[in-house]
Amino acid sequence: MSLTHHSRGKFITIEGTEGVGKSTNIAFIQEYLKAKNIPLLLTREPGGTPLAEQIRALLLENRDEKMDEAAELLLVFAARSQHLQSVILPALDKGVWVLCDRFTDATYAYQGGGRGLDVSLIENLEQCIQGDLRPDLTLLLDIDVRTGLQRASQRGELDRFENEQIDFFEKVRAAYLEMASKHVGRYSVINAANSLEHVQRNIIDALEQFLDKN
Ligand code: Z5A
Repeated sequence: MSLTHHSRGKFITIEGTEGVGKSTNIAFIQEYLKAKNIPLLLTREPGGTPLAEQIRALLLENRDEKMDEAAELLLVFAARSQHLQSVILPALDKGVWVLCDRFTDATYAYQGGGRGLDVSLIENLEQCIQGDLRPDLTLLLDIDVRTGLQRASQRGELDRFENEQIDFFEKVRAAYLEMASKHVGRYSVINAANSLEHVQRNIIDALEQFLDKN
């Protein structure tokens, strides 16, 4: 009997407020890790499976009926559970690295910080749906809210979150920065107000440091 042994893949997430440049930089990170011959799966939240993408559409579409905040939270975790069980965990188990555009830190930031939901409620759902799984590395692209919104506004129609007021995004940003200061070992905070070249140099530094440790 032959047993192929491989180590578990690493789980990297990328976070930030609107227009911070996640999409732009994810493509860059993907190329960088590919050049290192690291098997990589690129995915996003909410979404990443057909069912979870349908939940994403429910979450993002503008509607007349106000979405209840707890309903929003449960939809986010419903999508996450589906995504974890059918995509993320199987990939990590096979030794594939996963690069995810947003994850549970976005729930702490948007539903906790932005909507003001009780953090212990989020912690309980996190434990229940994820068990001990947490990202190995989180890249937080940080920018002042107005600059981010200006960048995002160049992209056309605004979704249900993007239509929020500036105060909402200030709270989201503050929640992200608070998490970064609580989880120093896992977080790398990158100043996304800098030029793209500068941002990408900082991303490479963070990835090099992570690769050295792993
Ligand atoms: N959400 C939630 O509430 N709870 C949760 O648990 C999760 C999510 C997981 C969808 O996420 C929404 O779901 C999100 C929170 C909520 N809220 N919203 N909106 P999303 O990630 O799909 O949505 P997004 O934040 O709008 O991401 P995005 O569309 O991918 O934007 P981005 O990646 O941050 O920006 P970008 O498109 O890469 O860049 C914006 C523009 O800036 C673009 O023209 C770039 O060329 C330019 N750019 C980028 N970097 C630079 C630099 N350095 N200099 C100058 N210009 C730049």
